[in-house]
Amino acid sequence: VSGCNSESRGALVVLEGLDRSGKTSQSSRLLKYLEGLGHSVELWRFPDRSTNVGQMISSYLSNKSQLDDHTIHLLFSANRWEKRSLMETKLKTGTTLIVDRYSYSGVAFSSAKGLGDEWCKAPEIGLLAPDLVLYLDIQPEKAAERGGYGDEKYEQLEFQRKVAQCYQVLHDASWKIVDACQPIEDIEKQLQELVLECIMACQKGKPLAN
Ligand code: DGP
Ligand code: NA
Ligand code: NA
Repeated sequence: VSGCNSESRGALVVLEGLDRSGKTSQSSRLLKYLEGLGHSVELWRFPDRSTNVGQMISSYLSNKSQLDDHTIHLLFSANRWEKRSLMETKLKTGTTLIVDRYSYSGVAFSSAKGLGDEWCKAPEIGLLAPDLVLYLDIQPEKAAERGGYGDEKYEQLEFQRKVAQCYQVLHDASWKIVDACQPIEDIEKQLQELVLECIMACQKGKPLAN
């Protein structure tokens, strides 16, 4: 049972941050690192564009379809809900999940449009709670400088500024804020330490929560 005893559960580790904060490359580095140590680990990301709901989201993000702000909010949430039971099974059978974006993106991006916080949080209630949230902290201006944004809907400086403000009020005890402007290897080392600590706590019996 690669690297961990069969009774212990995996950890739910989430990476959050603005677009171009480095989440995607740091997630892959974490995956390789943990695999190298013999852990059972998978890399997930939301939105998961491979499902039917995910394809509607993808079409919205690439401006091929238009949806009311509430409607797209609920689709993003539904996209997490449709993976919930698989997520629970993986964690309970000892697989650690590194997840690129989760409910905090859901709330930050929609409240940045002006939807109420409480309304935004409601559909996330009952999803599994992350054991650790790694927030890659970067100023929107710095993120925008990183080779510019792509063509997707939210990749605009003015909007990312609002998202950054919305993220600021979301952090809770599970968050670790990491300066995303450090050299990439320094960030990598910090994330490795935080994740190992978290995995150990889960192996020692930290309960999985909603
Ligand atoms: P990504 O595949 O990580 O680049 O995400 C695509 C875009 O969608 C990105 O701008 C962040 C945004 N996003 C991710 N999750 C959610 C969510 O749950 N709700 C909203 N409104 N936007 C999200
Ligand atoms: Na993006
Ligand atoms: Na990303």
